[in-house]
Amino acid sequence: FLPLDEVQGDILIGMKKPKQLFFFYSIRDPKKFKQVLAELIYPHITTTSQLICTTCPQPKALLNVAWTSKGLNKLNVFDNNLDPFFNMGQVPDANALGDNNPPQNWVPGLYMDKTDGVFLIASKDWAPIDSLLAQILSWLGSSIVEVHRLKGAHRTGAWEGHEHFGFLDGISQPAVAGFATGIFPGQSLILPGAILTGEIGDPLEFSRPGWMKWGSFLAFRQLQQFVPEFDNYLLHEASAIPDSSRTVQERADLLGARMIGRWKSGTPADLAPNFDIPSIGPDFNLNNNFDFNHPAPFNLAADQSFCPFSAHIRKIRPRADEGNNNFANQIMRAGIPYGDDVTDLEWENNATKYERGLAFVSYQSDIGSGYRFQQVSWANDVNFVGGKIDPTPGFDPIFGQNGAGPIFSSGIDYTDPNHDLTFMSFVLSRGGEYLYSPSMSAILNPIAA
Ligand code: N7H
Repeated sequence: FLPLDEVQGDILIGMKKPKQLFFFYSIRDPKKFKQVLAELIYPHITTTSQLICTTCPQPKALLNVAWTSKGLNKLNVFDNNLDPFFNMGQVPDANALGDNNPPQNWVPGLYMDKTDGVFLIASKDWAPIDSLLAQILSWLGSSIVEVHRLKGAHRTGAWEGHEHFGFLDGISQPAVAGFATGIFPGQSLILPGAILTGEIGDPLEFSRPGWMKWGSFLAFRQLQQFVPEFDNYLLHEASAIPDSSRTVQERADLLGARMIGRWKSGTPADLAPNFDIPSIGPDFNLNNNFDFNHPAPFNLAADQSFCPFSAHIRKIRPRADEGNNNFANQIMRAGIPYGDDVTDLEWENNATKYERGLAFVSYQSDIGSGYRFQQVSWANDVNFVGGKIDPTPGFDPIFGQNGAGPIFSSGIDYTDPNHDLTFMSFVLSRGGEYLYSPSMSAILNPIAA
């Protein structure tokens, strides 16, 4: 069993509060920073054992902390953590990730590449977040300076739990051995070392510095979503599809479900290929119980009638396409939407005026095998997954990236899977950071020592 009082709360189960602030900062005075961290900030950091304890009083605002490689160096921690992408940082990696024109499209705070650390503060409301942040800033004074902040918030009302394109999120996460109390049908079971450094299953378990046990690398991405443009594109494509059995809106909904691999309700296309069965979406005994394969004469290499090869959830978790045995490239997601819902004016103009999107967070024991692998080797690789009748399934239609160029995805058009759809991505990277979220003991020593 894992020592859950050592693991920060966001890593294995997520802080899961309706509001969350990401506060990125640069350190000016490492000595003062260390002292304030150990004496005043540390007692506010929320652990996994605190979050899962049903009888413990929960703090009004939850706090987690993480640092970049530069930040750790400033705090005098130079041990070889063995993660080359973390050490390089995300700005120099942006082109390889396929980002579209980083100098212009990244938010300046992230592109300046000055981040040393981040405070993740979550709560039911903004007031406890604002007051904890004010307290932390008053303790730290001029020892840090703000670099960037992003306010994430769950959508509300009928869209509670759905991301900005309208799809139910937070359905599929791996179960971590030693932590999960059960496993749902179709959920993958992974070793703790896929997420936690220095744990069983981390390929570098015995090579990392001892203090890295029970921490995790955090990949952050500010991903802007062009929602009216996405919906308008689906309607436009739908109107050209020869299918008199469906209205144009029904055709557009089906195209959207095929892009994600799930309907907006969360129901997998693989279980409901033609019409939504909304009762499946929220049911954890059913909503992952598929693997893209079907009984003979179904041909896994040729048949996209249930789910296209390029669908988002198929590109980033290929299930039977990789023999149901990929345990090395999985991540724990802990993102939250940011920005307000689309306004009437934006719907009328089919154009985004106010930024909204996903504050994407993933945890993994190795950035190159986790977030970065899914982005570069799966979502952006038009040949993945291989061995299909169509050798180029195309980009992940949701976050596949091709620099400033358009992307294409095949199989989405259910009347003609060979008809590739080509479009400018509806998700734009506004930048990100690679950080490390250490264990509670490591925060005290070596980081604050
Ligand atoms: Fe994705 N979306 O709303 O369309 N994602 N994602 N994602 N995603 C998933 O299963 C979305 C992004 C994964 O186990 C669902 O919880 C959007 C990045 C993984 O079957 C939906 C963006 C990366 C899974 C979305 C975005 C991933 C997953 C279904 C960007 C990693 C689980 C709900 C704005 C590099 C797959 C669910 C599995 C599911 C959406 C980004 C990864 C609806 C809008 C950058 C591993």
